[in-house]
Amino acid sequence: MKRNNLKKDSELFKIIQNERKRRKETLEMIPSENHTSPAVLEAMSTILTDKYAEGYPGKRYYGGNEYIDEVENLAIKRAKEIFKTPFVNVQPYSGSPANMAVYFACMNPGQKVLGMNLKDGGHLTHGWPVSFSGTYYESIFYGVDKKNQLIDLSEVEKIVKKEKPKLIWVGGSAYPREFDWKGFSKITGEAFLAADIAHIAGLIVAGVHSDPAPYVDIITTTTHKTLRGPRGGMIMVTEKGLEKDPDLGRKINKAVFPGLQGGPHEHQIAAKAVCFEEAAKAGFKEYGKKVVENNKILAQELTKKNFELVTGGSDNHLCLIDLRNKNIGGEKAEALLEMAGITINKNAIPDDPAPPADPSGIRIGTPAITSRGMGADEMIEIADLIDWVITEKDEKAAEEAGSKIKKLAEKFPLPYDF
Ligand code: DSN
Repeated sequence: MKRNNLKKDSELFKIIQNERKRRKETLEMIPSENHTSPAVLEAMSTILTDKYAEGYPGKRYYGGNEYIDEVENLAIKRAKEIFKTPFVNVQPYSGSPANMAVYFACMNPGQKVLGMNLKDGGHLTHGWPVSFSGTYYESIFYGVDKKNQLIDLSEVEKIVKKEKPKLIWVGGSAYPREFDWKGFSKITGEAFLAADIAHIAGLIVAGVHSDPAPYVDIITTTTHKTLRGPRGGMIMVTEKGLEKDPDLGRKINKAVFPGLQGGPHEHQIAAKAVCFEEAAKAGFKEYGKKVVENNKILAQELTKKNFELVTGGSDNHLCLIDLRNKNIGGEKAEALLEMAGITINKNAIPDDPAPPADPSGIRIGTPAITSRGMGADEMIEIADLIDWVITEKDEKAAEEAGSKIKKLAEKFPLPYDF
């Protein structure tokens, strides 16, 4: 296929070129973002986007799906291999629709869901009032311990015993430590236990974060964060989940289609299949290890410079930084670092006294810069520049840091710089 057709739409082409330049010259350090491989990008732009395939392989509501079935079956087979689960649905458009399907499959509206408080690092879809999950279901929350900012399982156990939820979520978007899947499995009672591994899926596949599959009933994830695939979602049911309810896989399928979605995006499913194949290779283990190693170095360097890390450090790919001792809010820190070419996001810290629009913290992560090939030396340099910008708090320092970041970034080509 000729690849120059987009150039004819010069208005759009220019915008995309600008975004490409931005990525090339800056560091992507939002922990939920990454740089996909050229093969994933190619799969996303195939003719598979044209096809309607409502239903599942072998049972579609549209004709002409012989090869589409092969694509989806391949994605399912590869996903089962890397996540070691007996049931997989690869159709969810993204993480929130995947989580929505879990509610739809396991609960009736009005029943109770227990999730980690969004303010303590949980996710909107784990019961937060403004999301469907807190609107149609009765949501209750566990948080982190006020002193050490870690999940306290004895507190969770008390809530479970008192409230008897139907579904419990473990997982989040700003928790810098490992989740104790086994500990949760001991206190779940009758509830379905669901692991939302969106942030850490790639680390689990790489063997650098513990695997929830032996302990939980259901696993959901996005495919685009540490897993480094296309933007998308998926749902797994474990052996344990099928023992609890042998019909759970069928219920999940029914919840995804026809419950919540129409035609699956088969170009996206093909790109997921590419991502699963890439994640099964030895190089992916090295990448996962390096993501965590890089983040540990970054955490250590920032701590040396008197940055206060929530929980005192990190075991995974992200650091949550409490900026109150630096006398700068999350919003200003995000803006100055962006000016310096370091893209991060403002983020609430546990028990944050500041409003969500200008919280007391920032969230930083290493997946994308690790995919670019950066290592220990670069982490030290990046920590120095973050410190400089946050200490100086002015645009001049941010711009000077920006020229250093540009030089650093250009030494590490993007995977899709071809
Ligand atoms: N938006 C994602 C993140 O940035 O963590 C969570 O869904």
